[in-house]
Amino acid sequence: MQLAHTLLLSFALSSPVSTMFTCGNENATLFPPPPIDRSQLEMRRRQIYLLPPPIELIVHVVARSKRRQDGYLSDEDIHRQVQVIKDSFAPAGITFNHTKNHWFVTKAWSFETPGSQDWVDMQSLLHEGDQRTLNLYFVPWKNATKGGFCTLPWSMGGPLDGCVIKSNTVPGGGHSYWSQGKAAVHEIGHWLGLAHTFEVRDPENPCDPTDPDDGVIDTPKFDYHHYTQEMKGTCHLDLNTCPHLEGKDPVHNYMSYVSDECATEFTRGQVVRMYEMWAKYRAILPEK
Ligand SMILES: *[C@@H]1O[C@H](CO)[C@@H](O)[C@H](O)[C@H]1NC(C)=O
Ligand SMILES: *[C@@H]1O[C@H](CO)[C@@H](O)[C@H](O)[C@H]1NC(C)=O
Ligand SMILES: *[C@@H]1O[C@H](CO)[C@@H](O)[C@H](O)[C@H]1NC(C)=O
Ligand SMILES: [Ca+2]
Ligand SMILES: [Ca+2]
Ligand SMILES: [Zn+2]
Repeated sequence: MQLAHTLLLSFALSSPVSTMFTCGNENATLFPPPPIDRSQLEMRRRQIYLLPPPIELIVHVVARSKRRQDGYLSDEDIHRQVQVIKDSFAPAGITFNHTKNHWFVTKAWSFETPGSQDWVDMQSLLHEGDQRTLNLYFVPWKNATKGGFCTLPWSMGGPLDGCVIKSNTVPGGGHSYWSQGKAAVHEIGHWLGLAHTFEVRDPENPCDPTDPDDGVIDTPKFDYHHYTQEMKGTCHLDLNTCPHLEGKDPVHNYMSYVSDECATEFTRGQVVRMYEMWAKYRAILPEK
């Protein structure tokens, strides 16, 4: 793959290939930041950003029964979760218009491998709106290592567009380190076009200064190989795993894999990227 790298932004000259992002903790799915065209750059230079309008938010609760342990969430649970989402994106100027909660109780779907027929059936049945509508599905996903997954703005799949989040990551949901509802914030970051802060092309060389990583200049590179299973769930305040590159590891970033207590920020560069991605991929209907 041929890459052009600038201080401002990275351009992937090949087409993005990934269609779905899975947030398990070990193997982050690698994907190239999408190409940003010249007019987009021009817009950025002139500081004409299209601030996304209030994003219509629809919450679907898919549970196996009306019991909490089967994924059922109450009005109040949803309210608290949505408040965390609103509070987390407010400093970025991104707001949400939460219009609907929808409950669907079924034992038909087992939710194992992301992308399998269960997910397709669920999303095809429940999805509402268009590419500007954020559909959040809270599901009793059994896989212990996963928090959720989301489509990316440039890989919209019609009804498959949206974010699937494990029910027990809502505030008070009992998950061991996604306990404050920030898993949803992380996933929505993907839906708005952000990659993980530790994104690299060459997993063997995470501190390569020429690697375009997440396409955001103010999220320092770090070597996620240092982040073992046991270290997840703490803030690692002093880690600087790419010591020859500027900046400490972004351990407070929503798009790093950190526990909810540690996840408190999007950087300015990430905010700009979310605006750009909105303007480029979600603001207008794709041409048929
Ligand atoms: C994890 O990623 C590595 C490197 O990309 C790959 O070789 C390996 O098969 C992956 N493991 C799993 C369980 O997907
Ligand atoms: C929220 O969405 C509803 C339904 O689409 C719409 O009527 C209302 O004007 C929206 N509110 C804002 C603040 O965008
Ligand atoms: C969880 O997901 C991983 C990766 O997709 C898979 O290897 C593992 O078998 C799953 N575990 C369960 C209990 O389904
Ligand atoms: Ca970066
Ligand atoms: Ca560093
Ligand atoms: Zn993720």
